[in-house]
Amino acid sequence: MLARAALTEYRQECLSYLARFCYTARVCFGACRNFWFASLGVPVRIAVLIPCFNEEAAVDAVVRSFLAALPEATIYVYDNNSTDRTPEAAAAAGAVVRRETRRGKGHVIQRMFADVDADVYVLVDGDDTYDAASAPAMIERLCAEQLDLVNGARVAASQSAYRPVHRFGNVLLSGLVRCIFGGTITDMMTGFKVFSRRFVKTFPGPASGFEIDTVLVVHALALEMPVAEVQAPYRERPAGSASKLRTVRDGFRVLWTIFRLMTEEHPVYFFGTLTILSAAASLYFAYPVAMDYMETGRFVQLPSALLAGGLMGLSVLFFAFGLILDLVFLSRREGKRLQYLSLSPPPSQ
Ligand SMILES: Nc1nc2c(ncn2[C@@H]2O[C@H](COP(=O)(O)OP(=O)(O)OP(=O)(O)O)[C@@H](O)[C@H]2O)c(=O)[nH]1
Ligand SMILES: [Mg+2]
Repeated sequence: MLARAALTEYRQECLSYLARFCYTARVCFGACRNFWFASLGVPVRIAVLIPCFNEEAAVDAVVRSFLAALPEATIYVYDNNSTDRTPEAAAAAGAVVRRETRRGKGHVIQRMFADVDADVYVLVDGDDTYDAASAPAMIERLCAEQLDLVNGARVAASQSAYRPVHRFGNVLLSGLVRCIFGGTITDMMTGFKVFSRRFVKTFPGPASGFEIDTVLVVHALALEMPVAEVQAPYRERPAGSASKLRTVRDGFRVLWTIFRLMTEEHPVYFFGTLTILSAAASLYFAYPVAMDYMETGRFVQLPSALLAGGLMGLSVLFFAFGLILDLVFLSRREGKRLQYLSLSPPPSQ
């Protein structure tokens, strides 16, 4: 019996050593690979990812401009059952065209991140509103400073390029994200972002539509990844192409996503607020009951007393929920962080 227990313990110890060895070997391999690439001048593998839905009028110019700015890159256009000739136009311009059947920018980005293997990823809209010439400097910054995200904050090239409603909504939502999750990102909703491989391969991506931009930024902030923001010119869509964004509906979806992410990443904020609110309501109802009791020595307002007691119980419950969920999400975040640390940083060019 004793011998079997000792054997089990010995086996577990061996397995734990093996796991630690594999982890160290993986990290060393990544570092050696980067060093080797740099010393041999092996080019960094760059993938330009373009989600497209009915962008026939613009996709040709986007693909050609990115091929000119980044001749070594592979351009991927992911189409979502476009009803126009987007796939044909993209293929003719030199892109690798792939298809995702689930509609929505979020679904497409999840699919791109899963399928494409590269060292650096450039994500850009297929509507020809971003300047491909900014991409090399963004990639250089990512590699030189070993960042995980370089965010291309939009600077409107003309008055009509950046609609005032969108600008206002973006300022509001980006500010909210900075307040809750920290960081200094000022343009969360930009469609021009450069990512490291370790960002892409640790992104769980629970989003289907335009709220994906929020989830991307919060992923970087929650895992405390090094991030930078640069300014990128932003111009009008070409004639004949139309926006897919439904301002009010998508704005509320982003707001809901921020709320959901807050309850996931910082449950104490949410449940702490509920604890304080229900405790305050309980005291509000308890005060007259206590006053009556002190004057008459009896509980005159029984319903108020019951309500106050119930609300105080609820507040204790919310407090306990907050603490438990905080512990659960802390260990989940640690798991994600370890996964992130097991991948090597962007190769220095
Ligand atoms: N594959 C795919 N791409 C999409 C879908 N919805 C939007 N896109 C693409 O996502 C990019 C951004 O969409 P836009 O309509 O330009 O949205 P936006 O840039 O936030 O809004 P605007 O300021 O109006 O341009 C474009 O390249 C779209 O073609 C979709 O359902 N599937
Ligand atoms: Mg756009």
